[in-house]
Amino acid sequence: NPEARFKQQAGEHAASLVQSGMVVGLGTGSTAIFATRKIAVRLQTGDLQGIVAIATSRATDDTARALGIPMLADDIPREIDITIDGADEVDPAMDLIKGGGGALLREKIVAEASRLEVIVVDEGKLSPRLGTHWPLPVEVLEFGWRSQVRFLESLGAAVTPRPGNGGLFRTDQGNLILDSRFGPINNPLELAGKLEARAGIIGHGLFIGIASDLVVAGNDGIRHLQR
Ligand code: DER
Repeated sequence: NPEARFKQQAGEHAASLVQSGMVVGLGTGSTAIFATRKIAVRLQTGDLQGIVAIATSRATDDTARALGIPMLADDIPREIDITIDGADEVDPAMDLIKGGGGALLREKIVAEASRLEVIVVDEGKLSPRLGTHWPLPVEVLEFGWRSQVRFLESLGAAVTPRPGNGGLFRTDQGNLILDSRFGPINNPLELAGKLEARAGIIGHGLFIGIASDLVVAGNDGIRHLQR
């Protein structure tokens, strides 16, 4: 389908930005996986040498190891040169909603430790304002999670605890995700501040001022935009 083709084009274009010797952050989701696969191929053909990677989720770590990509220890002992990751929604300021895949906390940790954060999307992810199309994923400690539901509702969201096999979805950290539908968010920075001030909220999917590059693939080809 066209969307998968665009995801592949965006992911593989971003993989071409990786240079030998780099420390590479590997994103999570169906677009970033194309970058990970392309990096593995480049290593196999010798086009790319001497890289080491850090994954943004256990799932990505498993896939990368299976593809033979050398992996860095989880404490991120070296600066990350480039991270390639997806997004659920991108606004004109290149700010993002992420977390559709549930990896938002490790994704943000890796992103904030990266010199370049390259976001890869199909054109369907572009949005005039964050929240227009996607709920905002909020990662919360299980302890007191229903009080977080009430808190998010008090901020104007319709809140759905994300379901998982056999009950509620668990992140790699064992926390829960509250998908919070705010609708178009007028001031993402202000909302992010309110979320970060709340005890028990461990992470959220607003990535503001974090992406350095955006690779968008669509009907009119591939565009690489820089912040
Ligand atoms: O969880 C995330 O933030 C992922 O990057 C993600 O939601 C993007 O997903 P997709 O590339 O599978 O659409």
